[in-house]
Amino acid sequence: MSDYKRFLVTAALPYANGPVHIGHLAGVYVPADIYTRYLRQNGKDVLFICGSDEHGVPITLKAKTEGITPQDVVDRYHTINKDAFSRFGIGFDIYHRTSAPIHHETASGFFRKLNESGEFVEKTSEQFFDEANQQFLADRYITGTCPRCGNEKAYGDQCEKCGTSLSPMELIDPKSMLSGNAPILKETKHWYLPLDKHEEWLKKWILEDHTEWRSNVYGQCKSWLDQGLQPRAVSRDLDWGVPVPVEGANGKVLYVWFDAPIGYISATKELTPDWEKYWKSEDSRMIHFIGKDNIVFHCIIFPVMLKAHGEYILPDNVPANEFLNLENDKISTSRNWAVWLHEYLDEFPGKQDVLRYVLTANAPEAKDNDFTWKDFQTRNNNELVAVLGNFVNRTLVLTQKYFDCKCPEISSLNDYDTATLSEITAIKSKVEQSLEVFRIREALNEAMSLARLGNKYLAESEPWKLFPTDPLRVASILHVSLQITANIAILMDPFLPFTMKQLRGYLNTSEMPWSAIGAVDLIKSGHQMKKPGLLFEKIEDAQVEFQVNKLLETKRANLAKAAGLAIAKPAISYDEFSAMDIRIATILEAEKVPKTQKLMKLKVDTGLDIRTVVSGIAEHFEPQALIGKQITLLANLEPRMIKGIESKGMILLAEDNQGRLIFVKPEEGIGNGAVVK
Ligand code: B3M
Ligand code: ZN
Repeated sequence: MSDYKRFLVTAALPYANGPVHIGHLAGVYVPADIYTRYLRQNGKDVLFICGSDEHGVPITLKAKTEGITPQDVVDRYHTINKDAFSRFGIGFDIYHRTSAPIHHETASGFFRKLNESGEFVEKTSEQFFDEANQQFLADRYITGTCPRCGNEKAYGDQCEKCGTSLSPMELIDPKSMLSGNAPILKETKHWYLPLDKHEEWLKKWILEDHTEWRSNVYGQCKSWLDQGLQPRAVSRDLDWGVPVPVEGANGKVLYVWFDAPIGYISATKELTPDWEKYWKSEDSRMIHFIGKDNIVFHCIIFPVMLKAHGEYILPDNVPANEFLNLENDKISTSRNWAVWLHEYLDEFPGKQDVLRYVLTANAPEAKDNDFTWKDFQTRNNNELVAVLGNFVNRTLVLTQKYFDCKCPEISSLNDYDTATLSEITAIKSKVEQSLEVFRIREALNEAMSLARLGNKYLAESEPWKLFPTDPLRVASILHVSLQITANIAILMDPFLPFTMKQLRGYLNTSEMPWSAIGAVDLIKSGHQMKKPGLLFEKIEDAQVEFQVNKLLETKRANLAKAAGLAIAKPAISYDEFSAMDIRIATILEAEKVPKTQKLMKLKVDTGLDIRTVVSGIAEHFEPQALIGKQITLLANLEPRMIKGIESKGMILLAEDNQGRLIFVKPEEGIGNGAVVK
């Protein structure tokens, strides 16, 4: 942990354009939280900073699709996400927001300083402009045909069909999403950060001084630097964001990726008057936790901004995770392919640590990984319940049974006891080594080995068999087991904070510092503990099935949406089908139901009887045209009173996505009453 005096840990500011999901947790917030808790347990001076990224096109697009203002969008999701994080125990010191005045001031001030010291270059270029709406168009506001695959709905920044990233100029037949018109090209002036001028020190700083960065991070930086950097525009023509603080820059705002990382600074300012100590002294260590799509912004662009400003420290490490997939498919907010945290909290109340555990055990640190509900269940049942929960439970329940929840005296330790206890320190240092280099997943696995050690110790010592003959030995075994348990309570705390709090409750101890790990007298002989309960419970097949079905439902909805059709319905049994009495019938009479728009009263011959059916087809057919037509009838639908008329059955019609109605009828004439099956 070296000689740093204080730590500034930041976690990427999620866009407040939708709720956060497991991909966010796994990629950024759980690892950042584990690391921060570990630092705090070590008594470090640490600030943990996050907040909502409330600017940029994702927000304005969302507002447009929902017909509300960008402020409405960010107000809604800021609250939802802040709440979800806090319920998952992500212990930010502040969850700030970039629409806050202090952020606008800070970001403006930052821009002004760079502008005044000549750190920008100004350039005029041609950009797409919507004449009808009198506004320049962000890339996402332009659609057109993809030059690669011919998809007619490609966006100005990317074709979602073939995955190619595009620039709006490459689109064939571009259209503005605002007016639907073809945009024109118009000149506009912007401020650029000349990244190319900073290449030299960046190369040394990253490629030589930070060879310890994760290989995915280092590799991405290297490839950017090898390709050569280009000046990057830091302003946009948009009406939502931090206005460019320069005379005559009306209608221009700071590019969201210019203002968002400054959000870390403004959040710290909001949190403490002492903020400069964290941002401006070389003995502070800044760590950015992010997802892999944010690497260039945190490793190249933001550091250039900080360096150009001159007063700030640079990040010492940027642990970026790869992506988490869900059931073999990319997590996607627009396709609703995600496990939303607020839904998980409702469906698995009190099981925050289970998700924290699974997402860490399967963290996408070195490569993309897949979350499946089956794996979630297996890890819960086979690891949390069967290993950690089992060891702690056996220890506490046996202590309750034989010693009334009092830590027994130790008579003597044999070699096996001593050897077992001495392993605690070895495990501790392995966990530390992994955490120090942000291998959080490996750290968790090491930490779990303490519970595995405990289980092995209990299984081999078999205190339950010895009690009748050798209660003194049992006392020693449980004394040792309780020390292991208390060590687990410290070692596991960064990973499973809720459960370890519960465990401290059973042990009747308060929080203990990390440095206490390895001690074998954490629970003193005679210490009175509480009646234990279970730390974890099994996840049943039915719960997994429910979640899997929910995702299947989403798949069906997405398929139908893509094809412009109604959602497929869930499967029914053959019995449910055969319960329906579907027959051919002939319309004998037809008349519109007075004082209604849609209803038609029909008299039909079903072969078995002549009956009245009221049908909502009056806007589609003239009564005269219906008489004599053979149709298909669901004959045993419960009779219903409609506008005072008893309707017995339902005429079957096919409806397409334009709302066109067509009768389902036999291809050739057939006797009334013929059964459809
Ligand atoms: N909001 C992008 C993202 O959520 C962006 C991160 C900002 S961190 C300063 O992936
Ligand atoms: Zn394409």
